[in-house]
Amino acid sequence: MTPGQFVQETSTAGEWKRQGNRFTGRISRDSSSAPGEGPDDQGRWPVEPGRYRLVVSLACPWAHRSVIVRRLLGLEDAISLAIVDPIRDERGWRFTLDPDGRDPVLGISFLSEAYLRTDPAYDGRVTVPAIVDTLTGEVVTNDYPQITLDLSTEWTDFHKPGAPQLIPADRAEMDQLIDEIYRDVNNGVYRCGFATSQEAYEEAYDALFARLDVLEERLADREYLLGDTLREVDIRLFTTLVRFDAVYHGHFKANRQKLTEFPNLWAYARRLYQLPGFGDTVDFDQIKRHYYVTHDNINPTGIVPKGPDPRVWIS
Ligand SMILES: N[C@@H](CCC(=O)N[C@@H](CS)C(=O)NCC(=O)O)C(=O)O
Repeated sequence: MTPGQFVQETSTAGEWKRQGNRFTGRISRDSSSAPGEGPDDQGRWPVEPGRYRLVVSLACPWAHRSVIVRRLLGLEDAISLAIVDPIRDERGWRFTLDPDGRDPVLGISFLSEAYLRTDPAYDGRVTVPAIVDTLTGEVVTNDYPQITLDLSTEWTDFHKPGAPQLIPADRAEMDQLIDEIYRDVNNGVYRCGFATSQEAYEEAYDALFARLDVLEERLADREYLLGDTLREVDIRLFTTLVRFDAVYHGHFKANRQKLTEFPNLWAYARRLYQLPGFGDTVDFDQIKRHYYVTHDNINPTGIVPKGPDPRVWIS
């Protein structure tokens, strides 16, 4: 059986193991670098509005988190946004949605150009989200879990008035939920879809639905995962839930049931969808085309399903 395009991330038991994040720079309010300078001696880049560019694919759940958080915190003017084509070719993420196929700020055609400028020996997958320094063209970070946390904690001087507190003062409960949701749900759907043995697939499938059952129960008596306040963990769950029926149920064979068949999770996901920053950052067309066209080992015909009807999210 072929492990397809993820050969470096597939174990001999057919289990899929995600690569680590190569670039882990932090943009920090504690940086001692002056504006325009690189990282300080502790690797901290200065917070500087207008300097950094967040590169995302609207298809990607990990990137989608950062799009939502940037919007909720009102950081659109402080950190600019570049959107890549949802379809990667063999050269990876492309700026083909922009005039002349180039990002107008970074002046590059492929995200890999920024990765290689930063590390000429880089040979891993070139991933989104990534924050790129517009002064040097180098990647500051592709560390997606840290990116959103830092938007909350390091960019406070540029948050809009009344921006939500996405990180609670006591993080222990949220961090545990984040870990469980990452393992079984966010990454769990990929472990279903990219498994290359029956056993690895079934293990991931069982863990995924066991966790969704727990979350379904949890949401029986609360509006958000941690009670009555929207938190970072809700955004992390949302970006997987919103892709569930459109992609993961079919393409990744995560099909014990659909999201719409979990009453509490479905009501919760729809509630979030209708908040500013959530539904208006979802692009089902790009989501479906990315997964069904790009993973040709899973869907060799590249046919993109017509359904499900996205109007269920708002009707
Ligand atoms: N940085 C993480 C998460 C981000 C991620 O997986 N992004 C996907 C899109 S959803 C990506 O950029 N994939 C590029 C590739 O597979 O070559 C990773 O390395 O797996």
